[in-house]
Amino acid sequence: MMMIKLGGSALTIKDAKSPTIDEVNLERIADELTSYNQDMIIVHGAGSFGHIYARDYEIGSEVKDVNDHLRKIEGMCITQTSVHRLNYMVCRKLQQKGIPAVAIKPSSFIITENKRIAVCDTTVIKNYLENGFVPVLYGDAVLDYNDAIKFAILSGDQIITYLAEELNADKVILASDVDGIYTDNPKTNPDAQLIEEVTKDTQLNLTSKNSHADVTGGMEGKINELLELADKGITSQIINGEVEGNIKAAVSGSKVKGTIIK
Ligand code: IP8
Repeated sequence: MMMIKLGGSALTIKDAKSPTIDEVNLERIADELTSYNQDMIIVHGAGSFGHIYARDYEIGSEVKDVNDHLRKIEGMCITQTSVHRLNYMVCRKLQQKGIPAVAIKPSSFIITENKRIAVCDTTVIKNYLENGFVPVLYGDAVLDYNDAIKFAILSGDQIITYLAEELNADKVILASDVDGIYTDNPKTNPDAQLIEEVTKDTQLNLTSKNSHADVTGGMEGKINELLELADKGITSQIINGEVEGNIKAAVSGSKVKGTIIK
């Protein structure tokens, strides 16, 4: 079984002021995904459909008082509806290409504790897979057992690493907007070199910050999730989903430029 994460930056215009889909990329990515040749779960990021609201409503930060609680409840509703809307567009596009995409809403069955998944029953996902569907999940705003914060932003990266372990994935691919992990931020430093293989002993300079509002930690958050997965014996690969043909090659088992995390 293969799991692929489609970065929110590939599917949406991430630094837009309001939720904006990247129609051209979505069309191309959906086309490329039709080359999959084994069971597949897709998880996508939120991009401008989630991070703007999550930051504005400070979901995941301490609830200060009753008014802040009410405001965060409003923020939860707005964020969930927005990422659900993105998921609808992704699923519709996949279905139009002939992929049996079934929407699975993470906030309806996942609860976190201190922002890490604590409750997540995978029975339904397993059943859909067994019946030949392609489950499509996404980064979402969820309930959190920690009473001080009450709510959390759950990244698609955490969902993918959790499910990869639970469901014994053979292959985990993260389609990002860069070729992989670099010695420095390739968008700001032209001398940055691609690192082909990362382990927990690799020294990384991850101090460069993202320019857009990524509340789940950008590349640093991604690497930490993947190193945790590697610790459990599951190797993953970061590839550039914006380069035409990369996703197609990755889902059909061909070699693609990127970083392997093991
Ligand atoms: O884009 C974040 O998911 P990610 C989810 O996978 C929200 O980090 C709601 C901002």
